[in-house]
Amino acid sequence: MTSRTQVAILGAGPSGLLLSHLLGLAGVESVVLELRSRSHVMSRIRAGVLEHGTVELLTAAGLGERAAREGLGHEGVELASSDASFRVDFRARTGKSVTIYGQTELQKDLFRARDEAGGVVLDEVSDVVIHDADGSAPRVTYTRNGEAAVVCADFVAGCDGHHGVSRATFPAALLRTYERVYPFGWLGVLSETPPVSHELIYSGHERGFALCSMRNPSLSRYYVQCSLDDQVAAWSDALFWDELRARLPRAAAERLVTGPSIEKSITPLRSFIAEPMRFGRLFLAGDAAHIVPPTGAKGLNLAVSDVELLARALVSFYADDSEALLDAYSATALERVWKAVRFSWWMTNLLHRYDDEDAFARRLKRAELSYLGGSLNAQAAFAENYVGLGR
Ligand code: RFL
Ligand code: PHB
Repeated sequence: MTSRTQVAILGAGPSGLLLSHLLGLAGVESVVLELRSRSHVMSRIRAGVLEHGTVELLTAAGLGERAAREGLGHEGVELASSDASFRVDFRARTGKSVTIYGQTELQKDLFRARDEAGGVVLDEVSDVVIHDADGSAPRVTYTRNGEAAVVCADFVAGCDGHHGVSRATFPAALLRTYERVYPFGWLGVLSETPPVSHELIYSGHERGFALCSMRNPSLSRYYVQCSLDDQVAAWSDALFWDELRARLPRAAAERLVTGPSIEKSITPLRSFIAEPMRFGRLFLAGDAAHIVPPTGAKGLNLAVSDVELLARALVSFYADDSEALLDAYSATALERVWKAVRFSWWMTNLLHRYDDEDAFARRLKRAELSYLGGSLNAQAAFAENYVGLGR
């Protein structure tokens, strides 16, 4: 089967679906091809924090209604160490806030919006191959329900995550990659218990990092730094709760309500950036181009800001017959990406325990946290990065 569209989009994660939605609002046609089943994509438990600008974009695109109703507005976070804890007030330092709204919920909103608009989202496709990305008529071949098919397009958007085929389609000589693999992972637990605090707590304890987050007033999301060799099965719920409690400030540890975990998984941490984000008529967005450790809660937000730029550039191509924004896309997106890479790398280093670090390095981190706790200027810098740098 052969079909034709203006933009072929690979991946129905937040990047791909949001791009399809934004293009649709401007009358640009797209087809989304997704490897996994829709129910699999909708049940993946991932990010939880939407930056101020992400919420603004979703709202402007008509996607923010449920996030505004069910999301939790957070005006600050607590940062803790083994011996002290303080709050960074986002509202006071930046005039902005963030919204806690699970990526799973955003995925549901995006699928619903595509369905309502009659958008084409084909799931469970396989053998996806991009052809002639550097020519004027790219096409994507794939298999669905045992049948070979091809979609011809003006452009291909590679929104297929870190393991997708889009980045691999770039000639090796064009691509430059940068990587930092951190020597630890995060063990995450979801539990039907009330969150320990009304705001997030990031703890840089000497036993290792811990994070208290949430999805709603009766659903908590907690993480502890773990070894990359750890097996999920070796972490019983009791072990997890004990370790979390040991890494929290005393008041929070005493308040912590525990219960059975309903999801438990280990995520390795890394920073990865591929440059450029364009090869001919193939454009990368989101995790297909870059990965950040979750410490700064930037992954999903970067995906959204890439897509905002890419949608604007593609719309301008069709509306104004101009390639200027397409030509600027990679450099403009990377400018923002690197700032988020820096922030999440910095926050990861500051709050995690490295087994090979010496006493000097540990004392420096304590001093840096203490400086942050005592300086409203330093807190303003932290807050403006956390709520999201302006677009
Ligand atoms: P996604 O969400 O990975 O979506 C890519 C989609 O492409 C599909 N795909 C293909 N489709 C067609 N053809 C192919 N050949 C394909 N190959 C793959 C995949 O099935 C998938 O559906 O990327 P996108 O849209 O760019 O969105 C990015 C965000 O999902 C990501 O940045 C965040 O979730 C990162 N992330 C986290 N970010 C945070 O801010 N806080 C977190 O707590 C957090 N936890 C996480 C995370 C990412 C994780 N992954 C990817 C391992 C936890 C995990 C486990
Ligand atoms: C989450 O709620 O899953 C979450 C929150 C903040 C982070 C990372 C993950 O920095």
